Amino acid sequence: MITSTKLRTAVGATAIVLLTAGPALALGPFARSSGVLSDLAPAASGPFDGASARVQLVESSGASHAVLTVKGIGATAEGQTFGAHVHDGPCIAGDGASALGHYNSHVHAGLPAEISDQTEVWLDFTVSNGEGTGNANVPFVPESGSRSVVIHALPTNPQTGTAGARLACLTVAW
Ligand SMILES: [Cu+2]
Repeated sequence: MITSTKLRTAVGATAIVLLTAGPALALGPFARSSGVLSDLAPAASGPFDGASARVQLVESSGASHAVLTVKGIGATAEGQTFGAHVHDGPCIAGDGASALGHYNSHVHAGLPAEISDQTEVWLDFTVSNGEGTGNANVPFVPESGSRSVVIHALPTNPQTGTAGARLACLTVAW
């Protein structure tokens, strides 16, 4: 009985620490960003003009879970699927090239690039009621840096990882 009581106390104390310490713990997201999307195709109006997004990456035992939510998408995109990925470089409006290529865990490890949804963070989403959510689970934790999520014009090709023109982006730095 005494041991059991002590255990319960310990668990209770841990719970209090979790509530008060918040972001310092590995259990929370290590990267989070939200805001109005930056336009990477300013020459033409598109469904992501004025749309906003939120991205969150959470680590768990050396793996990562990523979630992208986009809101305020124009009606012309309703029902369409768009490619979206974590890119190596930052998001700079009007300059899609600055986002560089996809963050690829093999490339960062000095290995030959293997392109898949397990070496890169693919967050494709389908638009419904002006919103879309993409999810990814990958067996690595991306290295810190000033990176971005880029939204493309087409769904991601699973063989090549390509997804057409770069339309919009959001910086994610950690
Ligand atoms: Cu991309």
